[in-house]
Formats: sequence, C-alpha cells, structure tokens
Amino acid sequence: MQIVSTHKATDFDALASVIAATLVYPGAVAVLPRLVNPNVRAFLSIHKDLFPTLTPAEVNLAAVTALVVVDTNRWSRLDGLAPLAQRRDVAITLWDHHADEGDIQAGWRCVERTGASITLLVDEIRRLGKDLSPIQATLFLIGLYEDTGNLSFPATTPADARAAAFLLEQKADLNILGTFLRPAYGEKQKNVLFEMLRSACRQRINGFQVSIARVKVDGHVDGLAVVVQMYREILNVDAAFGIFHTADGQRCMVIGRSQVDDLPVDGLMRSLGGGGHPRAGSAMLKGVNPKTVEKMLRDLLAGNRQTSVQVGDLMSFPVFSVTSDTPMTAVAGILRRKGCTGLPVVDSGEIQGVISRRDFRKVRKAQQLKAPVKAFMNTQVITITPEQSPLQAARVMVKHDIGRLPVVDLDQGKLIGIVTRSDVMMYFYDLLPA
Ligand SMILES: [Mn+2]
Repeated sequence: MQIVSTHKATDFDALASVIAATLVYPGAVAVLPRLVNPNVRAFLSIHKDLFPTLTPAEVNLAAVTALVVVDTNRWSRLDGLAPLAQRRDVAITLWDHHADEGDIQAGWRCVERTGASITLLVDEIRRLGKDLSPIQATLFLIGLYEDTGNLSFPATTPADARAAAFLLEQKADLNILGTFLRPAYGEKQKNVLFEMLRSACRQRINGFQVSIARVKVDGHVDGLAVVVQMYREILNVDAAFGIFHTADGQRCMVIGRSQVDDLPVDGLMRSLGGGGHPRAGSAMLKGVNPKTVEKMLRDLLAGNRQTSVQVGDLMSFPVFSVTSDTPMTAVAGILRRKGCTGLPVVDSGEIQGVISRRDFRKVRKAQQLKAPVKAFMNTQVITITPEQSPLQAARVMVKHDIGRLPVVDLDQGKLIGIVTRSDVMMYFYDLLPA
C-alpha cells in the first residue's frame, strides 16, 4: 500500500500537493493530518466526495510499503506516521519546496525552491501528459495562489507562473478560487498578534493612550492591518501601531489604527512617507532602522519637535556661497579649490540659484567665462526648511536626484545651511539612540 501525506495545519498548497500526488502515483491513498486549516476544512466539507482522504488512524501502517511526503521535510510535521521513520522496508519519496534540510531521508526526492510545492507536482503531471478535471485544476491553483500570494510573493518563480498558466488552461475556476482564498485571520496573523501582545505596553503620549509594537516578520505576511486592528481592540488604547520589519531591517512596514478623532493617523503616516485615513494608515520604509522608525513615530505622536531630529540638526553651516555677479572664471576656481560639485548663489542672504559643474557645459566660448554666474546658474532651486525631518529630506533628494539641499529659513527666506545625502544617510544608519 502506498500512501501520500503532508504537514499538520494543512494549507491549500499541502492539500493540493497530496491530491496531485495521488494522480502522479495512481493507487496511492491520500492521508490527511487531523488538524487542517479552517479554509481547507471548509473546502473539504463541500468537496469530500471528490477528494477522498483517510485520517492517520484509518491507515494500517503495517500494510504501508511506500510513503510519499509533500510540502514538508520533517517527521514531526506529519501526523501519526512517525513509526514509518524506523521502517527500512518503506520506500520514501519527497516533494518539497522548503529550503531548509529536514530529517526525512527519502530514496527519491524532488526538492526545488518554488513558491509552492504544488508547482513541482503540476510540472510532473504536465510531463506525464495527464489531463485534470476543472475541479482538480481549481484546487491546485488555490494552493499555488495561497503560497505565492497570487504570484506576488518574492519567492515566486517562473515555474509557479507556468504552472498557473497550465492550471488555467485546464479550466481552473477563478470564481470558486476567490471564495476559499480570501486571506483571513490565519496562523501567521495569529502568531504576529501573539508576538505583539507579548511585548505590549500602554503609554500615555500627548494625552492619548497609545501602544507601539515592533515585530520581526519572516517574509510576506498579509492581513497585518487586521492584526493591528485586533491589537488595538484587545489593548483598548486610543491608537495602536505595528512596526513590522524583516530580519535584516531593510524593509519596515508601519501600520496605524486610531479610535479617536483627535489623533488622526494619516498625518503621522504621511510624515513617514505613507498615507491613509484618519483611523487607518500605513507607511513602507526601506533601509531605515526599525528602532529609528519607532523613535520617529514617538516624536511625531508627542508633537515635540525639540526632541525629534530635524534637518536643522543635520545641516552644515555656514554655507560657502557666491554672489550672482561673480564671474564664471572665479566660480570655476572656487569649485576646484573646494573640491565640491556645486555652490549656492546668494545675494544678501537670499538664495538666487545654484551653480554646479554641470552648468559649465552651457559655456560655449571662452569669452562667456567672464560673464556673471547668474547667466548660467540654475534658478529652479529645490530647498528644504530646518524643521523638516531627515526622512523628508531623503525623499526630496530621491525625487529630484540631487545630493545636496540648501536649507532655507521659512520666515525670512534666508539660506542658513546645507544638508547633503551623506548627512541624511549618517542619520539613518548611525544615529540610533540606545
Ligand atoms: Mn507550501
């Protein structure tokens, strides 16, 4: 007797892989763990007759001569099949897409890092030239979409997309798919919520009850907005924030939920480069330390500009500048001596323009070098004010592809400093208050 089985808390990728394996190995019996995910349970309750499965208790292990394991590589993840691990007379086959090395020693294995394990089995079915029923194709596509986030997760491979195309050719039904695939509050979301609650603390900031949780998440987890919503409700605070970051801290997702009109989160999220509604907002930050993000968020909540770092704290001053009637020859000399790529042009404290090495390309004749800088300077100057945040400075630099921003006092319109790309980078990477 040959059986096929998969991991506990069976998801659609696992169920699809089990059913697909029974097509690749005709006569093999599908054995499902007792514990399957709720949406898989719902699917099976409707499709039971089409996809007959046994529970581990219904299998006579003594009669098993071959075991096919799909979507896991660990004995501990299987349900009730551990005795087979000791048996030498059981031929074991493994189909899996997990990168880590498990403890299931298979005589034959197909292990590739696809987005879903069903992709590997669909490839095999296609190679064998087998046709699928529309219902089989639908189940397989649900599994494929669930594990790849509709082919959007970073782990998705071209093979996954090809498998999806094949399943659509086999008449997978996208309408049925939608009803079972709705990303609900599942295992991953529950784990994130528990993690947030473990470190939860309520604080009074600026008169509001607020809670901020910083959580490391592995790969993509959808439905985090729902998690933050639940977190806020459980703690019963005015506003709650989740800072979700990858292990390397390179990507940081901030999600905020507010319950009170006086504390709109969309403005806060805009300050972090995101947006939203007064009661719900989010921001995605890249290359910013999660601790720095938390500090920025706290400062924004406190509305305390004195404690938060501003462009005025990073800028250098006094600024070396030239007046608008300085001849181009003199400017060229200054740029060379200072070793800089550009200079602000300032008359009585007010910025008139910027002259950069690039502008010298506009000089056609040697005679023109005697002309004043105002004839060649760029008058479309992008500036920033000292009260703005380092993040805003970074965004302006990225948007306009410029490495230095003159800092202008908003009231007087005077040039008071200059902030460079490296100043901003120094802030994000080095200024990490303990
Ligand atoms: Mn999987």
